[in-house]
Amino acid sequence: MTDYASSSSWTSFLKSVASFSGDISSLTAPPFILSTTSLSEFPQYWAEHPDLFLESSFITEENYKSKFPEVTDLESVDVARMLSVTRWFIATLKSQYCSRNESMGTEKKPLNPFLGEVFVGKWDNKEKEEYGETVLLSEQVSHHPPKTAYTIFNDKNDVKLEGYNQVKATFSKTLMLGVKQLGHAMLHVKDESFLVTLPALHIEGILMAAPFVELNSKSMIQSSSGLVTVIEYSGRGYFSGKKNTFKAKLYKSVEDLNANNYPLYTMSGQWSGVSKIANGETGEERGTFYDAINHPTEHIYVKPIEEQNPLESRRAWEKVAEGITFGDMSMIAQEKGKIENHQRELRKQEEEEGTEWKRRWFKEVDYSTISANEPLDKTDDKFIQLSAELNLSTKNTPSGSVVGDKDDLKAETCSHWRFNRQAWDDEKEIKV
Ligand code: HCR
Repeated sequence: MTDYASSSSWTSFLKSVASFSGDISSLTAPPFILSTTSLSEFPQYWAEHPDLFLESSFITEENYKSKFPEVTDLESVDVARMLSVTRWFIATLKSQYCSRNESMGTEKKPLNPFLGEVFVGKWDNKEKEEYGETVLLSEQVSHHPPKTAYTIFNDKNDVKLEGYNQVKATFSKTLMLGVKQLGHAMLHVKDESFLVTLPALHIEGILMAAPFVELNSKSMIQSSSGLVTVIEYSGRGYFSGKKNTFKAKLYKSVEDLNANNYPLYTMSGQWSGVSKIANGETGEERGTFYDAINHPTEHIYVKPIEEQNPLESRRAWEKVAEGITFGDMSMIAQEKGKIENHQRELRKQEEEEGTEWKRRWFKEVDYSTISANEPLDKTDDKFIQLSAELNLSTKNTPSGSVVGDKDDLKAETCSHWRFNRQAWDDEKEIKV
């Protein structure tokens, strides 16, 4: 139990949860639980291991066996690439779901980005010439409900990730916050595409003022090669008595998955620690799959605040962040108020002019108007094909919803945010 748990500010925060509307950003929390980081920064967690993000692009017919030396029964280059993408995904989880606990002691409430807020940065990868530059662009494309669209691309190696963050949250009677992520992420590596579904999670420890994330449910990674990985998560105790555990199974095809056939490989252990890989049929171990402890993160390079555009996250929230650091509630309220008032003025002006805030680098694609037989560009087309393989809903449902389930039947729209490369190439004001 932390000292904060018995503070009057925490008690009144807990009381306010009783009237929770579903919008986490509307909760007023005491400064000690506020983060100085905006949600627009979260997409950086996808590439804090640039080596693993890019690894699958270096796997070829000639070298694939040497990439997983202990996996002596590796049958094809496609399987090697899928193992590599699965390893990258597992490696992202520690940053996504534990990094605030590690750097700040507990999970914190992030700043809620304003419409048009952007976060940009890059990994120079200067020490590894073959990596080239990996660029992150993230943009707040909706304020109500909050949605952050992002892309991370590496032109040199033809790797691109795109997706958007949106969550649905509910408090249980025991003050556990359940969070479902909407949407999905798409990874494109040269000519191969991977659809990634995002896990549901819950925040525990709220009563004690010491929140932390646990993952539940599962993620799927469907490759355009036909291979599929299913990753199941569990919290403390379920699989092995340890926290942050997972069990992943890589199948040759969705048919094998549905028929409950043996997977090619199983990977299991702690995503925040060590995991092992084993032959899916015999269970024979094939060595370490991923070791999060001995694979430190590489942080993104972000320009100094003085060089940033006013729409860039760290510059826009600088004063609010200062207030949070000093624990100064009135400074926080005053500086946040300035941002909110400016946003209100902008919306009023747009209403008067009959215009809408222009999204900078992302466009909303309505998939209900696109048929699977009618390819658009390489990326749009792949989303429908890969969803169909897994019978996944293409609507705005919690990630991983299946066609015909209650969330799919309830959802009305099919709109997802995609990167508009031309808009970035034409960008004149914001640089990475
Ligand atoms: C739920 C959460 C905001 C959303 C965060 C997401 C889902 C955002 C997209 C990332 O790719 C993955 C991700 C990771 C975070 O773990 C998750 C956050 C954890 C806590 C935060 C809540 C809004 C914080 C609430 C804190 C209160 C109740 C004290």
